[in-house]
Parts: sequence; C-alpha cells; structure tokens
Amino acid sequence: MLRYVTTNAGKVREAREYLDGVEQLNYDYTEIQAAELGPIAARGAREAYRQAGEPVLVDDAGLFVEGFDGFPGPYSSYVEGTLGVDVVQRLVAGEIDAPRRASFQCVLAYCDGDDFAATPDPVDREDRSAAAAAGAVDDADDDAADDGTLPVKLFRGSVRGRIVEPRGEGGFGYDPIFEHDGSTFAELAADEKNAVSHRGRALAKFAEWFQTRPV
Ligand code: ITT
Repeated sequence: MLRYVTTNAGKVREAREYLDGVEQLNYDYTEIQAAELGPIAARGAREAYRQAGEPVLVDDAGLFVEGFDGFPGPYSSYVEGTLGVDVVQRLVAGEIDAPRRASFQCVLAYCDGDDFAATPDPVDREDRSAAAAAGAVDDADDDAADDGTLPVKLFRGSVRGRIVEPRGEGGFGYDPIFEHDGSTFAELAADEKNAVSHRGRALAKFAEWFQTRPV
C-alpha cells in the first residue's frame, strides 16, 4: 500500500483526490538543510521507506517570495511556526520596492526500494561518495550507507501568484495570503485549489506514472 508521508493532514486531503486509498504515514522525517526542495524530499523518502518497509511518497513544499530571493522556500514550515503567516504577509507588504510575486512549489519523492530505469521524470540517485565526503553517510553504519543508494523518483509542481492580505477560510498554511488568478487559495474549494496548485500539478504527474507501475 502507498503511504503518504506527512504530519500535515491538509496535504493528505488534497492527495486523496488523485490517489485512491492512499494512507497517511504520520512520520516526521529528518529535513536536511538545502536551498532546494528536491534533495530534502529525496532524503526524506529514503528515510521513510526504511521506516515503513513499503512504498512511500514524501511531499515537501514551500512558498518562494520573489522579492526575498525565494525566502522562506525550504524554511517555510519553520517560518510559519515562528513568525506566522500574517507576519510574512506584512513583511512582504513592507518591502516598498519588492514585487509581491511569489510561487508555491511542491516536490513529491517516491521510493519503493526499486530502480526506475529509463523513466522520463528525474530520479535522484544520491552519490554515495559525495554524500560520504559531506558527512551525510556514515560508512561504519550499514543502514546509513544503504540509505544513499536507494533511488528516489521526483515529481514537481509549481504555481505563480502574489502575496496579499489574508482572505478566505479554506486550505491551510499560507493559503490565505497566496492569491492566484484573483482568488486566494483559502477562498477556493479543495478541488479548485488542486486544479491549479503546485501539489495538484505534482500529484497529477505522479498519479499518471504510478498507474503504469507494476503491482
Ligand atoms: P510535513 O513536512 O510533515 O509534510 P509540513 O507542513 O511541515 O508537514 P512542509 O515542510 O512541506 O510540510 O511545509 C512547508 C510549509 O509550507 C508549511 O508551513 C506548510 O503549511 C506550507 N504549505 C505547504 N503546502 C502548502 C499549501 O498547499 N498551501 C499553503 N501552505 C502550504
């Protein structure tokens, strides 16, 4: 059975529209520090697969504000928990010259212990020697060494919008301050958000590929 690895129930609600019978694995994998979401999600998927022993899908997402060089990006969860969404909106509004343009990005990382030869979407095969040099793999520990060689398949989605004063009651996280095509994501029904969102786009790609995966 496919496990959607997240502590965030809002993500699972959105994923269910694309993936029949997917179950949440409420597991808080280690989020490494990185400038991009891909390596964080890939590392998380390896760890979660080793934990679950069955196919896993990790969902790493973030809000990238153009005027802040992409901040909070990979730190979006930490910033939501510390500053909060309203403060982020006020910070952006206070940047007189900065455009309020932003994007949401989502990376889904799938791992089932198998290889993915000749598939169109990116496959992350962590370079074990580079990881060892960076101290990410401890060769004295067999489990950690294996961890770096498990292939992970990545699916990406993004959506552009702008940061506005909070509106709407739906969604979660930064949805009330993210406006796309005249509505904030918190003003959209779940299916309307999915139709245009970063997660919806990544999920659509994943679901199409996953259908072709041998059981
Ligand atoms: P997991 O890591 O357990 O999946 P999380 O909520 O911490 O849960 P992320 O690290 O991917 O997940 O989240 C980054 C932040 O971006 C976090 O504050 C989320 O609330 C927010 N976020 C992610 N997707 C979002 C979406 O579709 N709409 C609004 N905010 C979102």
